[in-house]
Amino acid sequence: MTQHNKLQAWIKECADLCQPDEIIFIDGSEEQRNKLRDEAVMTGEIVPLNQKKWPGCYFHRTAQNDVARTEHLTYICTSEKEDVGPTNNWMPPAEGYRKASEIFKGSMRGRKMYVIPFSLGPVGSVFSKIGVELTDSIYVVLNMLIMVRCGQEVLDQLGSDGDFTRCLHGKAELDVDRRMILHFPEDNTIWSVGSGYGGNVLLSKKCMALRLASWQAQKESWLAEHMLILGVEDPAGRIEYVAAAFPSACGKTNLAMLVPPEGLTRKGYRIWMVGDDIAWMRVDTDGKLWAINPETGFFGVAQGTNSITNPNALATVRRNTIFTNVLFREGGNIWWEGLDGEAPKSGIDWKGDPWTPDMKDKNGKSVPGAHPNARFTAPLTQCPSHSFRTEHHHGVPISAIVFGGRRARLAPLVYQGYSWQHGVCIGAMMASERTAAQFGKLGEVRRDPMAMLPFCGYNMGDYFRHWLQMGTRMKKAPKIFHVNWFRQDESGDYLWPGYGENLRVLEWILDRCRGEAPAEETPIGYVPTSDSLDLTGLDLPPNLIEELVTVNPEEWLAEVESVREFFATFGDRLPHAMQDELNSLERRLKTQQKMSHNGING
Ligand code: OXD
Ligand code: MN
Repeated sequence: MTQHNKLQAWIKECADLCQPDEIIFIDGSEEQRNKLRDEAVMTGEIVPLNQKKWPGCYFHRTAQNDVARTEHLTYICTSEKEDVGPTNNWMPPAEGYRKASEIFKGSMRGRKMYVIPFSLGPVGSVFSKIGVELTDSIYVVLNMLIMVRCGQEVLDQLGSDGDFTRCLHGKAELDVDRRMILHFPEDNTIWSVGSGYGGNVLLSKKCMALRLASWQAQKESWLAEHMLILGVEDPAGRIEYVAAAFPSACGKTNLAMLVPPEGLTRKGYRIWMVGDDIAWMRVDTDGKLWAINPETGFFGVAQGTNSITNPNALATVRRNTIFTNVLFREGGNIWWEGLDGEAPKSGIDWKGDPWTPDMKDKNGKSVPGAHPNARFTAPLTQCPSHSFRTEHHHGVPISAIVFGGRRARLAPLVYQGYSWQHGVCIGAMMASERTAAQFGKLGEVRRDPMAMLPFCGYNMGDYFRHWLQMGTRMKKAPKIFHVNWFRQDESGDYLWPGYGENLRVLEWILDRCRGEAPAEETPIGYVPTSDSLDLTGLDLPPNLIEELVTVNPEEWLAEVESVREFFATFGDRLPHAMQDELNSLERRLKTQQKMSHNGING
């Protein structure tokens, strides 16, 4: 299978620790996948859905205490504490290895250890990185076969001495008190033990493609980001690409799979989905930023996915999909809250208990059938808007970078930064309200720079500096924007229709990149003039765009204060340029405030 001595020695070392009964190499063949599936069906680890209605689809239930990423059990283990910064948990590497070894020790007795060689990015591309995950979970293997390129071709690419990330995963007892997700960037190693939940155990994803990759990207001058990538084809047939970062619960997957509204489809617009979660970006010889999606699958949230919010996701998951923690229905069907139509009359909930839609908990709240973080794992190629460019080794050129958040009042529908440096500050200031806030009673705001708070594998002060430096390396850097689909009126209703209509905002963004759309200057950046968004076919109240792009200097000055406090947590690792940008923003806001008080400019 492999002549790679270091790989063989590492597998042996892990096997000596975990003591599996057998070691099985994953070759990437259909034959082996089918065999493993059959085995997992036999043991009940996965359950086939009705194969007539859901061909190739299976259902899996995790342990009840193991349904989401556990940030408090996730550590970056480096020699110097300062290198992980204030936003990560830190542990000295020796302590990490010692504590986790105690849990791994003998944990695979009576189990098999699977060896999954995988490539993030097309095998052999200049972007790509190879990892090898060892795991005792068939569920992990079956998910990895969807999420990344796996198997013999990766081992062939690795040759006898190629570099690879060592990823060790073991379920152990699935005990939350004996669960650790450890990253050792100095050793190019990840250890995850005690969990079976995707984000903790599909080690290619958040652990390698973001936490370790962001560390490597800083050293090697590229960017590993928590971003979707999509292409917008305009009526002239020109396709331009956007990379966008949003914190959780802001509709990232929905935007990646956007279906143009009828008016824009008629005009000739089309969307090409490249990725919904992670972007790796490099400066090419043309001085532009080029991006790939290192993954080949979606690990998407089921709840709220329906024919309005994301029709392409529904089409994507009709076959060859693994559903985790959804409601299981008689006859091999499934359901989740927010799916179209009526709730089923009964089913088995994500915990494995009988469920009916009228069930209430002891506080009188409805009992959900599916877990709010229930997931689908499905191949990218099944998305109706899947881009033909995902196998291209050089990726796609990025024209615009878009940051976003969920803000009931503060942030306009869209604004553009004045420069790369200003744009980086906009990304660093990013924040989102955890829930839809009512007017006058703002939801809790969580700062989430570039949507990387849980995923940046090093000191975020250094991360901002790296972003600034990337700007100096590009002859034609993407323009940077910020969007907010969630602005509300005084009664708490959303002002902007969202979903497919967001393409109208993307259209303005790309026109701005070509210098073709008018804009108005505000203290926070450029916003659309009232007639620069194409609203054909939309029935919106008059002056809505003005309302959506209003900048309130008082509210923004309070925001500046809150960002200042957040920036202070990085101490002297925060680049001066970030402080300068914040000071300039404050100056511009105060000027506007004075002008408003003097009756100038509204
Ligand atoms: C995800 C996340 O699962 O960002 O993609 O939490
Ligand atoms: Mn994500």
